[in-house]
Amino acid sequence: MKVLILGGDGYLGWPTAMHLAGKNHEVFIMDNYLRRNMALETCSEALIPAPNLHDRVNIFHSLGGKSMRVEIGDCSDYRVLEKVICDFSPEVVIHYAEQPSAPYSMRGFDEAKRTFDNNLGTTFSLIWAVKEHVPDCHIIKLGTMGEYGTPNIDIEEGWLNVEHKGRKQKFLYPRQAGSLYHTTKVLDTDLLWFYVRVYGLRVTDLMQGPVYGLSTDESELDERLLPNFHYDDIFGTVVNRFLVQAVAGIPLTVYGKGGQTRGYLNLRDTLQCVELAMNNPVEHGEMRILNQFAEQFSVNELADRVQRVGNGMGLNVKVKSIENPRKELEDHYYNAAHSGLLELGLEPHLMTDDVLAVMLEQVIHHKTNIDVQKIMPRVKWK
Ligand code: USQ
Repeated sequence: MKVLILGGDGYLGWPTAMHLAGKNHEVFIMDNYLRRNMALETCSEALIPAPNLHDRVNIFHSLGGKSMRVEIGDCSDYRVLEKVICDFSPEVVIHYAEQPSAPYSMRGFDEAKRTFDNNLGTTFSLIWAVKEHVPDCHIIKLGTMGEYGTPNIDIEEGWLNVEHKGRKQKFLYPRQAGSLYHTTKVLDTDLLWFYVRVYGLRVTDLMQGPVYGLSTDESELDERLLPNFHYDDIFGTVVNRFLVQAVAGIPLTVYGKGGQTRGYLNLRDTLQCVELAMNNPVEHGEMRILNQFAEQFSVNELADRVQRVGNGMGLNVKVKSIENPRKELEDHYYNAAHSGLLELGLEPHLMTDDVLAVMLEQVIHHKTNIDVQKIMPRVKWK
């Protein structure tokens, strides 16, 4: 298939690009280095420096990988995106091109505005470019489990059947996000659903939980192909942060009571899920929503696991609750459905002790790159 990956330089985008090229798809990557620039501006550089996108593609190609086309451009700029869509005529667009950090979006007005403009602008431009030029194209959009928030009832897979005064209607499951970043994803969903209803677009919205992991099969070919692994308070997700803290000898930073529960996913499974969505497209006028995670944990459970496995490897891992910089429930009900991707064939990589040990070994290998100044939270919600 002809696959356009928006945000193809990112933590998820780059491994996806290699994976799909490795499956002989024709891959076109578009990215404007937004996340690299924001990381530089906030002193949040990744653990392992990554070559630029052109160099990454050339390295992958030189190691026997299929070549990919690259466009360094702003996906939220309609004319720029439209040109790429017209030139390439994708059959699938995978939309990762969003500012992905909740703390960044809560840092101040400029960061909030940048998040809002980029995320909504890219989704809006994509919808229009597809509608006008490639209406048969399947849009696969990375949403987030955080759109649902932490309601006191079971979380369904995108939709809720409501019975009201004797009548029934299926609605989007209520969304109440906990950061401006997550709220832009809620707005994305609403935009897509509007254009699916009115213009018959084909959309899959993947509601992904926090992802962890340092490598995938293709990135293990050469260290220069590794994904951008962040461990700072702004771009690092909690598991990745805990791995680095364990290696650096810093007590694992549990925010508040640590009862915050989320659905987690190995980076390798993101690639599987996206490929499954691609190989099982939806019809015109259908918006399929799939909850994309493998298993649920509380922050305390994660900290315990990392501590146990780390100590088994001779690290002296401590856990410490610190003041929660976020406004979120720290002790709550959480039970989210996630059968859709399993039914499509997902074989999840679970967070076993062995998986944690391998990741800790990988971090130990890069231990000298760890900058301990990047660990403690710098952004507060209030
Ligand atoms: N947390 C800690 N200690 C830390 C870091 C985080 O206790 O050192 C807690 C947070 O307070 C939160 C939970 O761990 O309750 C998850 O935090 P996170 O930073 O791993 O995840 P989040 O900010 O929600 O965002 C990440 C990605 C985002 C994606 C989202 C999926 O950055 O792009 O959409 O995970 S989800 O969380 O399901 O919304």
